[in-house]
Amino acid sequence: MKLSKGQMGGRLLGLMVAGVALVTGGTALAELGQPAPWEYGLQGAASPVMESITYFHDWLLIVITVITLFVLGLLVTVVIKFNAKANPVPSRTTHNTLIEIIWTLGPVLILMAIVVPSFKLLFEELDLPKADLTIKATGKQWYWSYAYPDNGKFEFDSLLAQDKQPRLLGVDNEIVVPVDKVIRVQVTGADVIHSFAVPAFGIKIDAIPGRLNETWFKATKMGMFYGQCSELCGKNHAFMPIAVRVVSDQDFAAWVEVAKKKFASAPGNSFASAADVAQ
Ligand SMILES: [Cu+2]
Repeated sequence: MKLSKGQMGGRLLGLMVAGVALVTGGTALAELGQPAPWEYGLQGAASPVMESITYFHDWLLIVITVITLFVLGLLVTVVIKFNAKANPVPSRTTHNTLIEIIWTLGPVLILMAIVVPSFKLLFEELDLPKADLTIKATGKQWYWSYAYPDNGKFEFDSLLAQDKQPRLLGVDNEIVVPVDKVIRVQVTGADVIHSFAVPAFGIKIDAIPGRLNETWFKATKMGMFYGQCSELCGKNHAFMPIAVRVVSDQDFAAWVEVAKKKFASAPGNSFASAADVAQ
């Protein structure tokens, strides 16, 4: 099928409109704290660190787009202006001081524009502010255990709940934290290497047996936030979700009172529930 220039333009325009519709539709579908169909970007931010990550990601996208368009422009110029027909007698220039200075300094400046916000973000992630609450997450094959050392030292297991929504993200016992408080998360593994990751909070840290890793988040929004073990820890790797319920201070205090009683005798249960999950 041969298309005229006009038809071609029409088709391209149609494709672009479809693309824009998809992009705006994808954004509209995005749900806070969990993945959504047709989502192509990062999950919505619900912590200062994730906001910085999103900002840095968008900044890099601008930088790489400008560079790519610039290189494309250069290539097109070369192809059109300097092909054998248009330019039969090529220049024999081998050195040009000005251009050499530009193409040395240019990349240095671009790298500086990347490295400064990059280090700022790294420090923000790794420099723990004074914590209001500490939670210890222990990765096990294939579920998580959470301990609340500040609030009566109770501990409980959190297993995938098949009947809960969102599918493969719902758990029986969620982590509960107060909103707008600095939560220190200590992460370790009880058997193999797992990884504790919650995209909306911008945290992802390895759970390594014999080591205590630390990260932090401050949830700026209330609601449910989901994550996953993001380490290849074994056959049920994909079935150990992380669910965090962010609530008000009062609701958190009320939950602590209930949880203290509910999980008073929990620590011994780990292995029984592990056997359930492994089946
Ligand atoms: Cu795991």
